[in-house]
Amino acid sequence: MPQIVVHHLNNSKSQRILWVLEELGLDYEIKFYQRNPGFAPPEMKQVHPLGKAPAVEIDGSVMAESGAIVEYLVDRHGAGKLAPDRASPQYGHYLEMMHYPEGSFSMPVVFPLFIGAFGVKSDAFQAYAESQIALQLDYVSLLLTGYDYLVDNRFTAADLQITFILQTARGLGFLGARPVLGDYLDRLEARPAYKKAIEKGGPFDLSFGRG
Ligand SMILES: N[C@@H](CCC(=O)N[C@@H](CS)C(=O)NCC(=O)O)C(=O)O
Repeated sequence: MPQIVVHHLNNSKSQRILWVLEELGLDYEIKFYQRNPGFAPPEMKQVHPLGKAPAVEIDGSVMAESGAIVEYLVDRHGAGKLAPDRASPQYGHYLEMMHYPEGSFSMPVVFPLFIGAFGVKSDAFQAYAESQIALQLDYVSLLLTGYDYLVDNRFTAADLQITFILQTARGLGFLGARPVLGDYLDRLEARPAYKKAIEKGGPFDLSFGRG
């Protein structure tokens, strides 16, 4: 068994790593960090130069970037779980969906958080942010129309990877008119491994004070 240490920041994308490790049944250790108040504490820079979460010690090195970490763990330890076969026609779509959450989807969803945190006063930027969030959410809704999961209609690491971004969008109040996305999150959050990862990671709240 590999010695895996997850540097875990509360309410962050490192929750994905705990979840994938639970799905794969791997042993791991967690080092806990608290947001300070919204950002990562400076000691996370001692783990990885970016000082962000997740950072994971594995196989003698430290990896950042949740998509790379999840893909690496599934590749090394999945034994057929959480990903389609590399030779299958679905594999390209799986890779696309694995990298879409941190690639195109993540940034517009955090615009409202930065608008709030830094008191940005621009109606034009607010309108742009909302239009870009709607664009991404409409795309994910389209991908899920008639399907329970993103790839091959079975749970894969791509569903795990997109969850945090959708939870953020839900917490900010953007999922109201899109029940297909709310139902999808309910399905993902009902997984025993998801619940175990939440138990191990500590309180997880992406409601941003909206209740
Ligand atoms: N693309 C990176 C994003 C890493 C990232 O920005 N993590 C956030 C937590 S969700 C963080 O550490 N924020 C604290 C900060 O920026 O100080 C990944 O998926 O791992």
